[in-house]
Amino acid sequence: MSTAREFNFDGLVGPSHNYAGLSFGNVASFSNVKSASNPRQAALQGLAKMRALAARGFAQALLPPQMRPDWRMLRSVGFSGSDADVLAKAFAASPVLLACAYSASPMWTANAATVSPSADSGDGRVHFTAANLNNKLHRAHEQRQSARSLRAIFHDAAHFTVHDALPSTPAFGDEGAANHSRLGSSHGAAGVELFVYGRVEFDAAAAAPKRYPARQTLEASQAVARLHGLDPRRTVFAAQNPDVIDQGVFHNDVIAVANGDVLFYHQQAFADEAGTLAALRQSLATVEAQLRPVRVDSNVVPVQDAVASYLFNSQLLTKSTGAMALVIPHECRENAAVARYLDGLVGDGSVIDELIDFDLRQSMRNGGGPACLRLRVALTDGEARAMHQGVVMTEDLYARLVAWVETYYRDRLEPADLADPQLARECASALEALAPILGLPGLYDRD
Ligand code: SUG
Repeated sequence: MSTAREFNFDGLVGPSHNYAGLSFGNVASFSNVKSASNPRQAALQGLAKMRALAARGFAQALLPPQMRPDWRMLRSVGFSGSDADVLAKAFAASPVLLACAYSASPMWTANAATVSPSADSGDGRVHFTAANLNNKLHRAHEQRQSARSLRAIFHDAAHFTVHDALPSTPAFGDEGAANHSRLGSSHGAAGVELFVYGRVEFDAAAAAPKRYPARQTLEASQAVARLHGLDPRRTVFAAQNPDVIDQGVFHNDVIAVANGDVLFYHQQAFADEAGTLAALRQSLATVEAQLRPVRVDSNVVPVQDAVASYLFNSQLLTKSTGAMALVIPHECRENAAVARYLDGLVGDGSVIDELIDFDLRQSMRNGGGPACLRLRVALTDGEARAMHQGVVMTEDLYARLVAWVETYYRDRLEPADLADPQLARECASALEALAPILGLPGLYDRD
């Protein structure tokens, strides 16, 4: 067993962050449709979280934003001519398609990929599979740049393998790490990988939500586990409770989060709670670990409050003391049931002995909390040295990125602004200036 640390790769919010109501089934995205956004504030809020966690000694890095608008996508659906023509035609014919091409949704890096550390994979490398996100048009075109960015950062083939996304078809709906967790005694020891799915394509009798879409299929989760060479004895597939998907739990990380041997979850998270816990216990026994469940009952925090506050879209981080901190959004303090629950949670001797809260309102208004904003990558010391260092958060990088955001980002974006050719030029200039800051020339290809 080697020592390893969990790096959190947060998404750096892109300059076109806006509220377009593109995510049917995501309550916040739908509720804030067409309101004005503040991309500058969104990026600064995300950077403040990264900086604070890095300053606390947690391993923190970032994934860069993607080029927007996605000209390839706009041209592929028939908008032609100069860039200005493409924008004008798309805005006239279908503002929603233009919004899809402009979405800053890659900021939610929990959806960028599924990651298996080298302690779990078949060949001793860290494996990544870019997520196809094929349930939503505005996210289905992220996978190309996600794989490209991951390959730029994790370029050393001796340590890392980045797989392309699964076939982009409903049978393989894949939302990445938002439906994936890892449990075990430590980040460096073999662990148990938990895949949570919302529906089964090839089993008509399997339960599925009725109102909102299930974005992750069992078939996709199984394919990722195969690609990563996971040991079936240490892999658990669990069905998400379809009733909670219908209440706005569009990813499992909106209702459960795991770290180490702790599973922090809502009573209604899984279709079969007892079966899921039993499978995890059995699997953890093969690595001599024991599950520590922290269950939140429905009568203490109803599902609605969990969705409104994003209590479970929190980060559970192991501190140097061995105890865990829960990183929560401010909204958890403002929800009476959740605030009461949290007051009682962090007592003496509790598994979770600290709450760290952040103002992430710009992201939260699109349904993205602390856990959506980060991709977990457990790395040994050797692997951490082998990855590209320019994305690791330091005080110096933080200062440079704040100056960069203040130079390039608008503080207000409304839906009609997406038709402004000047915005497209600003986005391109911003990302061109970013690549050298991160030391990643060639990060973007224009189209
Ligand atoms: O896919 N919202 C994202 C939020 C992703 C949250 N991620 C995790 N739970 N891990 C989504 O629904 C809204 C975009 C808009 O409406 O403009 C959006 O894409």
